Amino acid sequence: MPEINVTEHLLLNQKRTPMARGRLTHLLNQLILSFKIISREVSKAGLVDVLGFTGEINVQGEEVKKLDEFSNDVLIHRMSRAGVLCAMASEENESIIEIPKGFPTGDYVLIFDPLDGSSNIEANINIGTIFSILRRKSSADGDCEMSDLLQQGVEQVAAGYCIYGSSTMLVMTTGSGVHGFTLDPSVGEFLLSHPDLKIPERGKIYSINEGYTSYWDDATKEVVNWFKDPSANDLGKPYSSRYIGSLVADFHRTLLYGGIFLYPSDRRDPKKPKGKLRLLSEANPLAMVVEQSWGLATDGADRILEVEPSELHQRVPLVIGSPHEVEIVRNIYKKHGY
Ligand code: P6P
Repeated sequence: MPEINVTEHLLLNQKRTPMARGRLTHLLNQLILSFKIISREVSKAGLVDVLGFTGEINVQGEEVKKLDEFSNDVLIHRMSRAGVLCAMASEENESIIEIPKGFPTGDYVLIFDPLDGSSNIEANINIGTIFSILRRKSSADGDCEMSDLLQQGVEQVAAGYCIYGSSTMLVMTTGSGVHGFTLDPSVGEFLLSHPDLKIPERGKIYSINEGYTSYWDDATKEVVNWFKDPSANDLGKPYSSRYIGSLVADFHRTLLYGGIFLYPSDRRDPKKPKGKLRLLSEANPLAMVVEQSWGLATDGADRILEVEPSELHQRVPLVIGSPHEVEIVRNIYKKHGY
């Protein structure tokens, strides 16, 4: 008997919220359609001249690949017409994305990274779209304000990611657990393949870019040594090291297998003292997913979902995964005065 599809799952979910008017369900369904369109282009990236650079430079100073731009355009175009948003923000756009005049608006705010890990496209490595949904706080009769986007992660009403790889999979939460849906391209439906995902309480894998060791502080060096040194850790053997360099892929493996992913602050780039990952479009949505699957997410010491945002593209160190390993890391950072 085929599993239910994501649309049926969202309707069942909506019925559990008596006051729900179906707007969040509609928002998510429009997002899901965008993921199907992006997945189609990603799957043929090797065949069509979608690879290569547009020559543009995004707000992060990175060269924009065509699939990045395409994914960003698909999401902005479709979500502008969803009729339930008052504003959006994208990792690819420097400022707030307003809903064009004349388009119907609503009470939700959408923040996304349209195609994270895009530097891996040519190598056929998994990449993904990460999304975060908030409810506006400003009064409904005025324009959306920056404060509607700069909300703590605890305010998110839904979050998740779509990973494009050997199969396309949507992993998301609306606050009642985490569920995974695998796209069946033959019928164009996301089918419930991983109901009620829970991260293992502890794992055997740590994931960090050790190429930056010389830029880390002593706390981070002690953390990584704990995973590598069987006399220091409580596993009795070294943890395995896995690092893909695509956040969605590294996180997805951590969610399914357990263990920990870390992108700490480092001294590599004085302009990015808090590391490379963005709070609003990467850390917050993945932190909501991991907490809903009984995992933890910190900036090393403190809960990601309680970090107070001050700017749209604010970066934050990220330590995320199984509770056992995240707590070990938190204790080491606390010992160093974090
Ligand atoms: P580094 C991809 O560019 C990305 O934003 C994330 O997907 C990934 O986790 C990170 O950067 C990898 O960064 O510095 O290890 O190459």
